[in-house]
Amino acid sequence: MTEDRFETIAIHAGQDPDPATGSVIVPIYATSTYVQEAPGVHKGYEYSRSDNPTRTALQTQLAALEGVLPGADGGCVATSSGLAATSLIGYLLKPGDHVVISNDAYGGTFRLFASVLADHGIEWSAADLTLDGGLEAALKPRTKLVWVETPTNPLLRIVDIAKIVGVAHSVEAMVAVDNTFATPFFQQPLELGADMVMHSSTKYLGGHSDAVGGAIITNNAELYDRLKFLQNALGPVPGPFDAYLFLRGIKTLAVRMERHEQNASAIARFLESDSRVAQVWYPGLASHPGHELAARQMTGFGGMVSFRPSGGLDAANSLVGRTRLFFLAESLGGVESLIETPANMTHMSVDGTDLEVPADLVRASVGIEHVDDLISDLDRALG
Ligand code: P1T
Repeated sequence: MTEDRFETIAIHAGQDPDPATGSVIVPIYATSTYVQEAPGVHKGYEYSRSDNPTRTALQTQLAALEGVLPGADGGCVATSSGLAATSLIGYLLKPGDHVVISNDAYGGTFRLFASVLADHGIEWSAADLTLDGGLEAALKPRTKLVWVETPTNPLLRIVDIAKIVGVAHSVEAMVAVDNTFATPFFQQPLELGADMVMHSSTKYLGGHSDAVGGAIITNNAELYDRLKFLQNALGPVPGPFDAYLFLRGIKTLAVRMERHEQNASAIARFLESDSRVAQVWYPGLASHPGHELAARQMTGFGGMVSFRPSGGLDAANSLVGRTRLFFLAESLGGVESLIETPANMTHMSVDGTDLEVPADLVRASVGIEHVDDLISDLDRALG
């Protein structure tokens, strides 16, 4: 296992043939409970909130992809959504503790810290973690967690994970990295020193827009024990059917990510060269302020492209209403292309705050359809 590469790990980690039947595919263990020989004497499973074999396979697969191989310290806890994963991380904190969040982040993450955890005494501040000294300026005596999203949603900013880890660890704060946009195929935050990686598995990991889920992976044994305890104590677990969908989707993560990136990079170049477009954000473009850092920190630039049409808000609204292949919808990371305007869709909860996104911003999740068809679709819709 240790010498296996990413593509091989995705297909084999946690997925040995079923010992009972030889089934090549991990069965969907649709059971809530497990018979015991005597009280407490069982085959490792008691109740499916605590553990379920289909979920165990998914957790082993995901942990291995983030560099936590079977037998190593730490592991993965799979959750019922990305926000459930973020909530579990929030429960690591105590009233009076303080969190620094990157000032561009998924709207729901921001809402969880600002409108839910804040009511339970967890203080928070937003900071531009791409700036030199941005984190240092936001630290407080009780800063216990730094929440990094990179690339950020929706402005695709790139945060230097190793640098943030250096500052955070010097004041004994933990670093959690939301790796949803990059996926472990393009970015390995634990290798860069992060304490935890969080995913909305709903996106690229699942890859087919057919299930909502999340995950946290850590290589710290103590943190893993606490998160595993919280997963059972709070209960936001995925059912076995969803665990199966994620296991299946993740097998093809590498090939999908390569194609997402090829298509996104061609689309970013098309948009950048078109006068109907005022501004384009894609970390693979030399014009992107985080390009060099992304090239160093990631092994690819991902499948998300954000841009502002030259005609402002009206142009943005009419563009997203005119595409045929890019469906107007929230979410991202599926094989089909999606398009949206974050300010009045996915990021409404940041309206009027430091995290505000431009009203005429258009975000595209570039799928794996034929790139020429995607470019024609955008070309036509730009009018
Ligand atoms: O939707 P859920 O699985 O709960 O994941 C939340 C989440 C966390 N982190 C990032 C970076 C995300 O993009 C998301 C969900 N985002 C969308 C639904 C969206 O369209 O941006």
